[in-house]
Amino acid sequence: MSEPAPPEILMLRPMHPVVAEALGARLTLHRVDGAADPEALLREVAPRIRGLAVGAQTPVDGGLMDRLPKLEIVANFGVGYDTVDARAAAARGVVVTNTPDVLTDEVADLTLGLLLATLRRIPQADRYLRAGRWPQAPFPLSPSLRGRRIGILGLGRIGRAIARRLEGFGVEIAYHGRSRQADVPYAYHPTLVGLAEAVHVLIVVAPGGPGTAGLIDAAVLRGLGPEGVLINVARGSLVDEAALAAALADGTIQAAGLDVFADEPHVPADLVACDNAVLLPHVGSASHHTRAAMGRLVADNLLSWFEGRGPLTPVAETPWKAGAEPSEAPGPETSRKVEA
Ligand code: 8YV
Repeated sequence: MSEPAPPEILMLRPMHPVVAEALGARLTLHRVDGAADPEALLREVAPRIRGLAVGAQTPVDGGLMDRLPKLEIVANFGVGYDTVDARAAAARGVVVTNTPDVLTDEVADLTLGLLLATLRRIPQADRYLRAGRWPQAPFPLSPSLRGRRIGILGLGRIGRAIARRLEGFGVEIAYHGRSRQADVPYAYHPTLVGLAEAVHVLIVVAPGGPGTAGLIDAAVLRGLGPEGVLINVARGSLVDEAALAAALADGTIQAAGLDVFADEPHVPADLVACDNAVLLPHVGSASHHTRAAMGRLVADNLLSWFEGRGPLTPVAETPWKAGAEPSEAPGPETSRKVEA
């Protein structure tokens, strides 16, 4: 008897090479990127595709899913999956996975780096030295972390890892989110403006998507005030970038450190023009170590699914019961019958 053909997977954009390596020969991988005619390739393979491997910036909506009638699983490279319509996937019985935990410490480390770089003006000091200005005068004194209260918007896994690191810096910590969390010692603020008014630094680490779009608006920035600092390592969509650029330019807030932007990789010119902003090209998880771990988790989710063991890290909206035995869980054959 001949072996069944390996399930066919589609990769829409280039991903860390570990994904393809880890899938090996057990799954057949088609790559749209680099194809001479991507649309023709998509048309040819679409009827057979059972899995998608996608990066955080690749939109996957109901329209694309409808072109893939055998689709069972979308494996997203990234903990944030705002570019994948997880509800549309659930309605079609399609499982969505992301890459939590493996990047938590890396993103938290970067956040602390960005916070210190923004307050102590580390990139500006580096530019000052390279421009040969030190012999003329010492670099001007900077703001400080000392004595500041830090607010965190979104006390999830990464938010908590940031808070744990901040405890070591001897600063007060407060947070806002959908609800108070009983197991943390930090002050809860039921409104975002209330949190902004109570702290000197606001760190944004909440999920992106329509539910949080534009949350950081002119009123929140006014609440932060002239000694206020905004740090965003979540998604650019959470911030009204025009209001932020105006607030940085007119002194409504003191400084900002941004790793994410609404229309990446394009950054508004009026943010680039602000000397009191430290701007990074979305590098929160971008180390060799962590990106490889994320790539392995993408591959492991696909392999686990197609070997009938269920998804390893399904997202909240996905039609999957945590802890379900493979026998009661939707497997490759039954997945399209799963209740949304
Ligand atoms: C992405 C991220 O992995 O995990 C996330 O949500 O934003 C990053 O770590 C990055 O955008 C790679 O595509």
